[in-house]
Amino acid sequence: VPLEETSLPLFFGWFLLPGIQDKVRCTSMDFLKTLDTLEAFKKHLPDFTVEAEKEVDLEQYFQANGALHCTTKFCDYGKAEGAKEYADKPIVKELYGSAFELSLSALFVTPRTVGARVSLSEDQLTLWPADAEKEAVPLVPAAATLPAGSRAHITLGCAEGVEPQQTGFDLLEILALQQEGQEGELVEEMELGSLAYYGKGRWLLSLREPVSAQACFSSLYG
Ligand code: ACK
Repeated sequence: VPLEETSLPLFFGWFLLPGIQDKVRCTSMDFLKTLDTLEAFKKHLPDFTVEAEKEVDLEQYFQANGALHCTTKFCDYGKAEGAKEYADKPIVKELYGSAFELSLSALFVTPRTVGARVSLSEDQLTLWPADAEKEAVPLVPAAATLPAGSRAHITLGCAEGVEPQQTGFDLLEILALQQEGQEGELVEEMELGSLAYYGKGRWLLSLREPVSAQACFSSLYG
């Protein structure tokens, strides 16, 4: 009996190829290293951490876990709603194992997570589950009105005790603020792009040059 008929994976998604994983990790490290030395970051530190710390080492603060990927459908081995329907979609079967170029358009940091925003192309959106943003509505109400693909991200690290699915919620919160017309407070033009502050310890770096990342559409059984 083929494996796919016995069980469903933990999740489907795009898995970055090894070379580009290193590059993205380095870019993220460079960003964190710079961010926590900025006067603007220090000024907003009380928003970032509740503890009365004078400094935070962001590289230590976030723990990286596992291979870099962009989740399309979290299946939880079939227990998640819509898991089987997703796995059975003809497009999912057809594109399983194919190579893609993901466009990483921004990096973001919150007191909970650090991640990269993935801007999906029309082709890539065919693999995006219709209800991905709706699922986030209990936590981020404005997600109901954001376009499909808004939640697409790569988790680069989580603070202690934070689950990786938080990264997508943190991204949706920032995009919801942008949609309401909040541009964020432009803090600094960095080499990588422009850095804006969205309050409550939320930082967004819009990359001047999006990072193009080769990735394979596949699944993880874990
Ligand atoms: O960083 P992520 O996208 O967030 O990648 C991991 C991956 O699945 C394995 O845990 C994501 N994940 C976990 N739970 C959920 C969920 N309920 N909905 C969507 N994604 C999830 C997690």
